[in-house]
Amino acid sequence: MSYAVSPKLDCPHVPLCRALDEELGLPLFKDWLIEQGTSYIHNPACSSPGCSGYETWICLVCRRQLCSRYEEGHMADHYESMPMVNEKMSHSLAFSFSDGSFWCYDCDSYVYSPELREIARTFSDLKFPNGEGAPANNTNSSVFNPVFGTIASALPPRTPPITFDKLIEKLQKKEFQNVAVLTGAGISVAAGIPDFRTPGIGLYSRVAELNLPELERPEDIFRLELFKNNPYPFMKIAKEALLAPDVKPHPVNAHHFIKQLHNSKQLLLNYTQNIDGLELEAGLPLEKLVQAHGHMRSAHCWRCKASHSMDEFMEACMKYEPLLCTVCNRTDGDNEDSDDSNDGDQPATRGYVKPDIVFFGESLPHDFHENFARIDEADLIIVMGTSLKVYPFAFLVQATPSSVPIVVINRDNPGFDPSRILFLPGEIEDNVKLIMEALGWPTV
Ligand code: CNA
Repeated sequence: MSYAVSPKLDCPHVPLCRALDEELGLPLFKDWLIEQGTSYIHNPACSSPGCSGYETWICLVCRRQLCSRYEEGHMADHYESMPMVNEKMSHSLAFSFSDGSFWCYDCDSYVYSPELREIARTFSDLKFPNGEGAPANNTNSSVFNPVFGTIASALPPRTPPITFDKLIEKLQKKEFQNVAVLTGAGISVAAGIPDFRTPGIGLYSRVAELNLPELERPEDIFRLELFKNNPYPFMKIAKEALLAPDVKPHPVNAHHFIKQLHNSKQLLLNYTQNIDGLELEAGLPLEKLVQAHGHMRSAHCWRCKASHSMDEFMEACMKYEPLLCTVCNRTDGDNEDSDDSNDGDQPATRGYVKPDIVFFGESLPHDFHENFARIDEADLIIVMGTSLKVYPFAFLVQATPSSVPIVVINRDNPGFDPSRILFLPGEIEDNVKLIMEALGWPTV
């Protein structure tokens, strides 16, 4: 995927729109496009009476076809004038018939997701059955024409999965030059850090055992809205599980394997959801690591974003006293210069310090968005130790062209089509060791 302008990858209106379709009993948008047939696809005239606009968009909510701002701007008028559907969703999502891009008026941004990709591919297949991409005369908004190129390049027939022997052979011969490694908590379990979701031992089971009445679900421990008003539940789990493990964790083979890929000049990037920094401790340079969910090396105030030292935060955790930001909280009293100040019954929302890990409700670091499209450069994808339940990280694999081999090293298959991948089930360390030994790389 390569947009000339970065699209928003976590537009909340995309899933909302899908849920609404289900509620209204509408077919999937891509199936509907197929139903409409090619004459519809090739006749993108504005449906507004008397309008001759041809540079059109289609509303993903009500499926009305209307012209763009380059013509009469009827789609923008449509968005502004139409009432919410079922009090849930405005007519905010639109798809361009000219270049296959998606715009969300509510987010005021181009948007993209695997679901939208399916729509764009269906559209492209219908419009350009030979996969030739956008014709030269279809350049009204040529800034987004790269989208068509990538859709077309995503169309080659599915290749059979790579075998274990072929994987080793191609790594040995350095035929893979741009390996993208996508990792999650499972790779650090052997280092003594529990993952989230493994029943009984994962962090969420631990949170459930603590019986914190403030939490509806264990995931709430990482919800920014909760932390803003009540940092105690997070401080408790940070004190007991995140910051004071019984034994200091050290990198294991999975981390060293990634470093070895870098040493042999075959690593494109390691996209990790982990916050433990064990990849860096194994010697991977920071520029090869995309820490999609942040890290624990520094801290900041959630409200004014002022930086604070992690040592200060850890000290506060050990004392189980929330750390108030010294920049935006002048005293222990009310925040007089805050727009969140006390308005009667509501307690003032204080600027509390939190580690630089991404909570639910926070944006992912720029680093992730900047490097998202680089997944297109990958010639091999290795997924290790993740349930791929957290978005937008999980979009990374879904956005990969089907010609790129995928190796999954995990206890269970996190939802891939099994005919598409080389799946190495079981303990990550065992499988990684097998690969490293076959390559003659040192193990720990
Ligand atoms: P997850 O949802 O807990 O999934 C972990 C996956 O790894 C599961 O599919 C497990 O079956 C698998 N797994 C666990 N242990 C092993 C093992 N020994 N051998 C083989 N497979 C194993 O975790 P995700 O990473 O998918 O979820 C994303 C969250 C987890 C991110 O936001 C992280 O910040 C967060 N997290 C990170 C750490 C860390 O930094 N080490 C620890 C805990 C949670």
